[in-house]
Amino acid sequence: MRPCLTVLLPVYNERATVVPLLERVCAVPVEKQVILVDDCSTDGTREVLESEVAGKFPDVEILYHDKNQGKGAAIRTAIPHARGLYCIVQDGDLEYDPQDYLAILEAFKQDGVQIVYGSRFLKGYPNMRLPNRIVNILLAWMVRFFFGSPMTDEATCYKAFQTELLQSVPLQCQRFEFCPEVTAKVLRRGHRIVEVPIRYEARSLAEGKKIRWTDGVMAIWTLVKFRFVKF
Ligand SMILES: Nc1nc2c(ncn2[C@@H]2O[C@H](COP(=O)(O)OP(=O)(O)OP(=O)(O)O)[C@@H](O)[C@H]2O)c(=O)[nH]1
Ligand SMILES: [Mg+2]
Repeated sequence: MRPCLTVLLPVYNERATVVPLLERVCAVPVEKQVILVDDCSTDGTREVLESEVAGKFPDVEILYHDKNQGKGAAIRTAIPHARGLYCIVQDGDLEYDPQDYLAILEAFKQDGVQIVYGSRFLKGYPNMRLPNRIVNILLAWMVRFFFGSPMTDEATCYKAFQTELLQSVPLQCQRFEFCPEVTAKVLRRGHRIVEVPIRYEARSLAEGKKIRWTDGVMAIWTLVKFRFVKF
């Protein structure tokens, strides 16, 4: 039978969090498939996957990149393998709470809803570094301004799609441009994005956060580019 949800899980150097994260993901009471893509980690994540994950988590399929390519490339590797009715992106850290999948899946029950984003900012602002907060506010504003779509959190990791819809979007992203690229492309096609509130606990750079200010600039440029170019 088709699982309800496919979790697309890009992982790069997340040795400390990948197992606790998988335990949290697998504890969510929903039929699911998890596609974990290890992007040629160099910190021992691969060894952890081989010894503590492979064969021990029945819902988890592991794919390996033999060269580091970036979060967007890892998501693109996973997408064609998705069998669930819906797909959601899940980071390999513990910043988001997989129990929020339930609220996101609930939102798909409304008529005509095909895309649901979990918003960290619908119910106030969680603890987050000021530069990250400013870039997040700017990206959401840009989506409203350029695409006329109400949005509070464009850069959220929790983006969920009807699987066939996501599989039909031609993506080119390598790194963190997945978020602005997919958002711009579905809005250009006239799809609606529904947001629901989710929890968020930011980690610091010292704790392994990999996104940099240059990725914020890239995200802004990607939104502008896909507002205007043909694809
Ligand atoms: N596959 C792959 N994943 C990566 C790479 N760099 C980061 N990631 C993963 O992308 C996820 C997000 O990275 P973070 O550093 O936490 O950044 P973030 O600010 O939470 O990123 P977003 O949620 O995408 O806005 C984590 O699961 C990382 O393991 C990479 O080079 N390749
Ligand atoms: Mg993260």
